[in-house]
Amino acid sequence: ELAAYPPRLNCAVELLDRAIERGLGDRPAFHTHAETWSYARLQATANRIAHALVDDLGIIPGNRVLLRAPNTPLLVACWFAVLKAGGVVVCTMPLLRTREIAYTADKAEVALALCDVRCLEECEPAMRTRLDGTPRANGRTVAFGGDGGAGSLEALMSGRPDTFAAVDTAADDVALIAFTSGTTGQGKGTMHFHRDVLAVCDCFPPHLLGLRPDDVCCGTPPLAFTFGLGGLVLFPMRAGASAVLLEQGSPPNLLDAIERFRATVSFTAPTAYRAIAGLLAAGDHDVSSLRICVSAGEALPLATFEAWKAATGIAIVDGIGATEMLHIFISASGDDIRPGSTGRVVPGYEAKVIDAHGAEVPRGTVGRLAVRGPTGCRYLGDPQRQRAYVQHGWNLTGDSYVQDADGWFWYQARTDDMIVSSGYNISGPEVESALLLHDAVQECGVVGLPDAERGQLVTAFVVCKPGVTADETMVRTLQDFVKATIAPYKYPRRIVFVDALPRTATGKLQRYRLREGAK
Ligand code: 3UK
Repeated sequence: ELAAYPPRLNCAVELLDRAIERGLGDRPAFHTHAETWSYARLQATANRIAHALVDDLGIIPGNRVLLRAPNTPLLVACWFAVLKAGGVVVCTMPLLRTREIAYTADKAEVALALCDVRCLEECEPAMRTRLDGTPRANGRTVAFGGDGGAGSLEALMSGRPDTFAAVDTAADDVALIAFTSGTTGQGKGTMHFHRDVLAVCDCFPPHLLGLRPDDVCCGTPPLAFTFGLGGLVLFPMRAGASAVLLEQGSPPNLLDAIERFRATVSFTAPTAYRAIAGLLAAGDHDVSSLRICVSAGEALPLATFEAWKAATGIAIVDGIGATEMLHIFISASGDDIRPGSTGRVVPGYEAKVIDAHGAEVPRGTVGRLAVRGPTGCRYLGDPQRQRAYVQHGWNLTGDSYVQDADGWFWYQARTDDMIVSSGYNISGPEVESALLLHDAVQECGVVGLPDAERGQLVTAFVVCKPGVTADETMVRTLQDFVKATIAPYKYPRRIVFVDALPRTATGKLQRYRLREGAK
């Protein structure tokens, strides 16, 4: 199925320079509301940044570079520049707070940060000081997207040649470290090789999307989320197509972009499709340019599938992917969809449903999803988690599934405690850690409770310290505190004050009892 990749390979060269060689230089690569970047402009900008990285900032092959920005063409140029310089991209969500950035920088041992001026405030302290309070050895943050003053990336780039000889990397050198939230509350870094970046372009999109050079992709996920990276950068560029980059990926903004840029392909989460279907029903809009709509991140509710079909005539392509796998490995396809099912295994991958001992269960039986293919999980510095995720060569994503007699996969639930709310994976223990930093909190447990709008609602069960008034004011105080401590989208939308938390004899919190008790 998959073409074999040569042993020496730089995915930035394959995606960007090859596009120019194929004569796409003048074609649009990225659109924003302000401007359109051609492939040639992207290449020239990436090359000048690569010179700045190597000549001024001392980046050598293997160095990890933290990137941080809303979805912009300049972020994409930085992404390619780091890879051309032989570095490793560590992209972070713009919503992350200083603690989370410091954790990421510690884990990935980054050598430098390139950061959009609009999210500099949280980045600079995280780069200066490690989580343990000691100074970071390579704590420099270089800003871009501002006035281009002294020390900015633009100043370092100016006058640089717009050609750059890309570092000759191995196909199995690490190209990017993508972070996901973990069940234990700490983000997990997952490493992906140069060839993995091409493999995801050559599996899901050609077989299930059939992208063409005149396609215009758009979507809401940040480029730090590999769902967004694939759909908005890697897939369109591999096909010579273009993508619309939105700095604020809200449903109304996505709808606006679809209309304004006559977008043909969309990538977003089920909740956004549901929200946009509502907007379409309420107003006069034209989304007739769309031909493919991809949903991922959480299970696609049948009601959302049907609302979208009724509003647009388009059957959403559901696909399950994971940061560990880089992108989608089970999905439906445009003309072959069973509503309510995630779909069938993507060509190039294998998937099966297994029991606790690793044996395949009979069709129609619930079990754990196991998948393998050209990409797979490589946790950064976490052999214990690696052994849990990859067993006998199969990746265990932590999801339970049923496979029917015809090979279609039907999603059941996550097998771990991760909360999935509005398409975001939120770790309960991470929210707990944030709450526990507040003086009023004695102990707490955070779980996801079913919610029609968001899939799950982050709900905190909180035991207050003696003397604390547990009222509505305290609810808001704790919510604001969490928003200021970690990425705001993780805050508990519901807080329930309790006298005690259910625990095992060994003192472990029993989350399932919190969830059941709330019913
Ligand atoms: C859940 C789904 C049901 C599932 C992702 C597309 O979501 C992505 O990566 P994450 O690491 O989370 C992975 C977990 O999310 N999930 C994702 N898609 C679906 N559940 N139906 C779906 N369609 O629990 C999975 O294990 O954040 C998605 C591409 C790249 C990605 N990183």
